[in-house]
Amino acid sequence: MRTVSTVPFTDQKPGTSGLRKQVKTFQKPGYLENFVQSIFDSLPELSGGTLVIGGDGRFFNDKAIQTILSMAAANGVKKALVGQSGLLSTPAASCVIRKYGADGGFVLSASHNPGGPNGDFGIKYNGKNGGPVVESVTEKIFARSKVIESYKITDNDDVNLEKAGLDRIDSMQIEIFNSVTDYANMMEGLFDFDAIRRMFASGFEICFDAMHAITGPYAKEIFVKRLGTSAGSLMNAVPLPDFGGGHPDPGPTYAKELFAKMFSDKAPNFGACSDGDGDRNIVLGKNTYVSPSDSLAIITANAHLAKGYKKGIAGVARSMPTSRAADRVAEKLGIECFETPTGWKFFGNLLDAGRITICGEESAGAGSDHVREKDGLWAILMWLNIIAVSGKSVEDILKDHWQEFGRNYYARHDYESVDKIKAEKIMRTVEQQLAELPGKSFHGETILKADSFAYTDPIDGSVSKNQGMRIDFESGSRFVLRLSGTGTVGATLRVYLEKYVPPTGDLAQDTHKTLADLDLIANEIAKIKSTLERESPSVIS
Ligand code: VG1
Ligand code: CO
Repeated sequence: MRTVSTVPFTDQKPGTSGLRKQVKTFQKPGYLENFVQSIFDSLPELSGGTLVIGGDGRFFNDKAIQTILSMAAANGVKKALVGQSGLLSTPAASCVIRKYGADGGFVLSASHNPGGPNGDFGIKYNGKNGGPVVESVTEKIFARSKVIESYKITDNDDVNLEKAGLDRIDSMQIEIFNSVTDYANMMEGLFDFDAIRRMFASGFEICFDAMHAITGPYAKEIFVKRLGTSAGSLMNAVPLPDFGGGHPDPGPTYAKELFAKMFSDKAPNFGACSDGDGDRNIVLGKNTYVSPSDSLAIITANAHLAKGYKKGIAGVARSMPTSRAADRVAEKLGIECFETPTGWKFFGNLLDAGRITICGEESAGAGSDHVREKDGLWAILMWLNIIAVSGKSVEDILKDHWQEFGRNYYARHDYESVDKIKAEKIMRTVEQQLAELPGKSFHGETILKADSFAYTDPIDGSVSKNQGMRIDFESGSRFVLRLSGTGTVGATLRVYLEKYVPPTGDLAQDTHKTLADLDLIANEIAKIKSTLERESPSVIS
């Protein structure tokens, strides 16, 4: 064991989902080590404890795992559970932490960000409950990283991560385990695999795009081996360190092939994709895109059709910018509905306290109390279970839902890699107007309320301020503005537009045309395009 002296980095503040930086930054001598040691220093209970370690397989995953193992041994960890080949999807990591009663886990991923030597890398610490640690802990880790003077590491040969079995570094026991089995078993316990298998056998076709990211091996085990669909139903199912050069971001921009297929004459009955670390999902029907906010509402309304949710659900939560479609379902079901800041760490306390069963985000994330992360394959299996039991197509499920609850037209406009100073100026421009906006009218819409979103956690009372600007109109429409906390270059401004149409209204409008006025108003108030000197967003989803 060696103690190595080090100099602090000033930029190790975890964002929406862990510390995410370019690979080149993580490769700087001491960069990874400083952050990992700051975690060990902030959580002394890890000495003598059990840790889960795994990642999405991107470039630097294997190297980072070797470093973390050597540092874990030097910091007195008793046992490390490592996914075979260093692979673990984010929800599988959460599942395993919980199942084996580990004290926490390192999840190595930059999620939907591009990979490879010129791409991004990330590291996230999850606690005992299997979820991302709360803000007070990430703040403690950040504070430590600013004053750290040394780290501890052992000198050992690389551990062979390819073979399942037992190993050790000094007195630390290491168990390399199959990355897929525990997770697949959990899914089989939650969903009616017999019903889905029968549906597949009767000719129901699916197409799943793993985007050369982590879900490939999970999809093979679950969809092909256990549910009997053909291997040809899977696209890009082999994980690659650079994701085959693509962004593993599930959506029309990066999952082009899948979207083209689903919007063609030869479309299968069901399409889906997931992201780099397997926690996001997009669901598609024949010529049909299900917006993630609608998906959350539909899952909330229909979860009781799935085996593991027959008892009904306790409550639902959505991140603030997510459309309010789920709120209408909660109202009808008579259950609690929570609006939390962006990021899964804010759902943890509500899930632990049993206040909610289902939660989700507009950014293609949905999940439940089975783990403490969003879970891409879980959402996809939930949809398949609902389809198998109801006998309805994706298209009909969506239409019937709007018929019953009305439709929340919704879009997110991202202005990526913009100048940070300009992005902050836009946020300030809105902030300065907050007090005077209510009552003002723009293009036929009158503002009801305008605020900077602050959240008080109902369980531990902690307060999180500055979580985005909310501008609500009397009509029920709204727009939201916030800065991304996962980007690694400049800043990303996200503008979220939402317009509600009741069941009696026109439910078949073009989303982007319907929202054009709101886009105009958002620009008038926030001066987005003129400040950024950009004609249009880089991504619309
Ligand atoms: C984005 C999404 C947010 C999500 C986060 C992590 O954050 O908007 O909803 O929780 O990514 O998802 P931001 O701060 O860039 O808007 V993942 O799949 O990267 O773990
Ligand atoms: Co992700």
